[in-house]
This record gives sequence, C-alpha cells and structure tokens, in this order.
Amino acid sequence: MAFESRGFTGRRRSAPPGRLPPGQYDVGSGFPVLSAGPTPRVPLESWDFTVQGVVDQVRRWTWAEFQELPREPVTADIHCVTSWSKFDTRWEGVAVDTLLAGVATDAGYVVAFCDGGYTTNLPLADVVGGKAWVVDTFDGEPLAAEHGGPARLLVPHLYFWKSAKWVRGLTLTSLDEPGFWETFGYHNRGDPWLQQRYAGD
Ligand SMILES: Nc1nc2c(c(=O)[nH]1)N[C@H]1C(S)=C(S)[C@@H](COP(=O)(O)O)O[C@H]1N2
Ligand SMILES: [Mo]
Repeated sequence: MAFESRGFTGRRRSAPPGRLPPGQYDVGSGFPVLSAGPTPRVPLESWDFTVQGVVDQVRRWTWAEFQELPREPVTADIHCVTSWSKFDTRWEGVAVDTLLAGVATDAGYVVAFCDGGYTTNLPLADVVGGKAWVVDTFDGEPLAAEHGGPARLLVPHLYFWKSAKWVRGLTLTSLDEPGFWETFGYHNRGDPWLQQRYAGD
C-alpha cells in the first residue's frame, strides 16, 4: 500500500491522467533549481535584450523598454529532463512573437544566449506561434535570480533546459548550432512527450 502523508511532495503523487509525459513524476509544490554554474547578477540598468544574427536589423530593448512591451500571462506545465514535472506554473512576460514582430529573416533556428554563457538552440518554429515567452514574473512576483531573473526564456512544450535562464537575447541562425547541453549529448530538440532526452532518443 502506498503511504502518503499530507503535504508530502515526493515521487508518490499521482498526476491527472494524460498530463505527465512518459518517465516524469509530479514534483508538487517544490521548484528545484538546476543551474550549470553560479547565478549571474546583472543590474537592471545594464540589462538589455537583443535580437540579432540573420535579421534585417538588430533589435535591442533596455529593461525599461522591455517593460513597455505588450505582456501576457502564461500558465503551463514544465518538464525537466531529470524527470520532475511541475503543473500549472504561472508566469508573465513578453511573447517571442512580439519580440520578432517586423523582423525580416531567412533563419530557421535560434540560439538563446545568457548572462553566464549558457546557450540553447531551438528551431525558430518552436519559439513562434504563441509557444515561447521571455518571462520576468513567476507566481505574481519578480522572477527570482536562482530561477533566471531578471528574465528567462520559457518554452514549456520542450524539456526545461530549453528555457534559458538569465536570457539576454536570441541569435537567429541559418544553420542549427548546438547549445550548451546539446553539445554535451542531450537531444537537439527535447520534446518531453517523445522522451527526447539524449542524442539518438
Ligand atoms: N542560463 C541557464 N539556463 C538554464 C540552465 C542553466 O544552467 N543556465 N539550466 C537549464 C535546466 S537543465 C533546467 S532543468 C532549467 C531549470 O530551471 P529552474 O532552476 O528554474 O528550475 O533551467 C534551464 N536553463
Ligand atoms: Mo534540466
């Protein structure tokens, strides 16, 4: 018989059917921190967000300008490749569609780049069409530094390593250029429903 005390947030929680991708468990109210290095701290006065690469013209927003962009609330389930999933996470930020509006490009891919040097690559198609955001709010509060504040990419339909913390911009590319974890053997795309964890999955 499974023992489960009230408030226990371990691996025995049962998820609503159909909601948990294969090989994942519901982490409950916890929110693990996974960072490949130290947490960078950048003053908002020197923060900016850049869209560059294969574009007609580089676009750049200061923090103040970024705050003026149209914002959207997002509620989504997130899935980390280390096998925890978290349901109904609440964020707010700017859709990548908004950041790319009016950008003329022939690129098929993007590389998200970050303070601290982390990168991750995605097909352009995975960050447009209402599927990705640059978020600066979690659960109604400014995004904590350990979770990527002041701002992170949020791409909830892919494994969470694609949701680059401390993101500072997107480089649009013609060729697909593997990012940090993708270079270390993780899957290039990372669809949790297809269990695309490692290269070759
Ligand atoms: N810049 C940066 N972004 C990152 C990471 C990182 O190490 N550096 N880790 C990734 C991984 S593997 C995961 S699972 C999530 C973890 O986000 P969290 O710490 O908010 O749970 O961030 C992703 N984004
Ligand atoms: Mo991860």
